[in-house]
Amino acid sequence: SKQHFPGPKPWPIVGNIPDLLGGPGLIQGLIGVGKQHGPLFRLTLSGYSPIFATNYDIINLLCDESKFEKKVSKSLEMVRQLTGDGLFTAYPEEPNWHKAHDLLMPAFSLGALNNYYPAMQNVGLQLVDRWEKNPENINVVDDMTRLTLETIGLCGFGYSFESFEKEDTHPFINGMLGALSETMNRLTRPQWLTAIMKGKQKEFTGNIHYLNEIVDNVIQDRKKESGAKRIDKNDLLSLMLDSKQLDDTNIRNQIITFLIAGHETTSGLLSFALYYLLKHPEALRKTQNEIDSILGEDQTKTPSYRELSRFKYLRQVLNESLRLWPTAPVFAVTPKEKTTLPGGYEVNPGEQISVLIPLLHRDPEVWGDNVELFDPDRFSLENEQNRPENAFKPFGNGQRACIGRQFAIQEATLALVLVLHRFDIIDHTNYELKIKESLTLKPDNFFINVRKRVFKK
Ligand code: MNH
Repeated sequence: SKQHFPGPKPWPIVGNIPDLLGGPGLIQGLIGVGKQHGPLFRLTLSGYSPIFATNYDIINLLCDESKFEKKVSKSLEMVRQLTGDGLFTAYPEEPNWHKAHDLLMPAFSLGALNNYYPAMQNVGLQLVDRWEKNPENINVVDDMTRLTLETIGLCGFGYSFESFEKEDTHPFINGMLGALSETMNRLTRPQWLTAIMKGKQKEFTGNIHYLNEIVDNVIQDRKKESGAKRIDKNDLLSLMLDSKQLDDTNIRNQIITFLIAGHETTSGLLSFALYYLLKHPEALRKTQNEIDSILGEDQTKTPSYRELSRFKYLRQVLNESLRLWPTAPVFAVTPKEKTTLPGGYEVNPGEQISVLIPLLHRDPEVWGDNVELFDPDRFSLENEQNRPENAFKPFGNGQRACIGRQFAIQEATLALVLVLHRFDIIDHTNYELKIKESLTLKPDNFFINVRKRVFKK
C-alpha cells in the first residue's frame, strides 16, 4: 500500500524551511534532519517537496542506472542560469550532454592528464613559494582556492587569474561567487520576495552578463590565434574549438562549468585534508614518511607525473577526508518509471530524490561504529576490496559522475606532496572545525603556521 514519506511536520506557508535555517547552513541543517528522520524522508520547501536518502541500502538502489537517472535538482536548476547546458547542469535527454561528454571524457582520462602536469606543477610551486615567504597565519582556504583557480584557468583555457600575484580576489571570481550565492539564497527565499527585490535581480543578471562577456572574449581571442600558436595551447578550450562539435554558447557554458565545478570542490578537499593531518600527527608522520621515501631529502624536487600514483597513503588521506566531508555533498536522482522504495514509498518520474553523501559516508552498516573517527586505513587496499559498491560516492554516480575526479586527485596529491615535503604544519590557533557552506563545503576561518622542515644529517 502507498505510504506517506516520513519527515518533520511542515509549518504553514514556510514549510520545513525553518528546520534547515538558523544553523550553520542548509546542508548541515539537512544532515541534522536526516539523522533524526532518515533513512528516507520528505521536506516541504518553497514550491517543491524533495525526498532525501541517507543510508547505504537505499542509496545503493538509487545508484542503479537502469532504474534511476540524474535529476537536475532545484539547486542545479538555479546554477543552470549560469551554466546552461554545460555538462554539470545538462538534462539527461539534452543532446549537448552526450556530445560534450564524448568529446571531453578522453581529455580528463588518466592518460591525458600529463598534458596539464607542467601547469599544475608550476602553480603548486607558486603556492609553496607563497608559504615560504609568509609562513605565519596562513588562510588555508583562500590559498587553496588560489591554487585550484589558477590550475583550472590555465589547464582549461590558458588563462591566469593572477591569483598569486594579487591579494584581491579577481573580479571574475567575485562575479561568480556573487551569482552563486544569490542562486543559493533563492532556494530558501520565498519567490514573491525575490520578485520584488529589484536590486538583487539587477545585480544577479549583471554578474551573469559580466561572466559571459569575459569568457566570450577568451573564446574569441583564441579563435583569432592562428595555426601553430593555437595548436601549441593544448588545453580544453582548443580541444572544444578544434573539434567543431560544440557551438560557442555551449563552449562558454562548459568553461563556466569547469570554473564552478572545478575549483571550490578541490580547494575544499585540500583544506579538509590539511585540517585532518593537522589534528592527526600519526597520519601526518606517515604521509611525510611516504613523501620522503619517494622524493628523498632534496626539497627542491617535485614528483614526476608517473611518480604521483606512488603516494598511496596520501591518497588514503584524501579519500578519508572526502568520506567525512565530501565537498559536493549532495547529488539527486529521479526514477525512470514509477517506483516503490523500501517501506512502500512511491516515487514518480521527475520527483527529486537527493542523496545526502555525508550521511551515506557515516552509515555504521558500512563504516562501523566509530564513523566520526578520521582513519585513512579505511581505504587500505584490503578494506577497499571488502567494501560493498556504492558505499563511497564523493564524485556522484554512473555516467553523470564527476568528469574531473582524476584531475582533482592529481592536483590535490601534487599540492600536498609539495607542501608536506617542505613544511611542518602548526596549529597555532588551536583550530576547532567549523564548516562554511556555499555551493560546496569548506573549513571556515581556518589558519595555520608552517615551518620549514630540516632533515637530520
Ligand atoms: Mn566534479 C560532477 C564532485 C572536482 C567537473 N562532481 C560532479 C558530481 C559530484 C562532483 C558529486 C556529480 C553531480 C551530480 O550528480 O549532480 N567534483 C566533485 C568533487 C571534486 C570535483 C568532490 C573535487 C574534490 N569536478 C571537479 C573538477 C572538475 C569537475 C576539478 C573540472 C575540472 N564535476 C565536473 C563536471 C561534472 C561534475 C563537468 C558534471 C559531469 C556530467 O554530468 O557529465
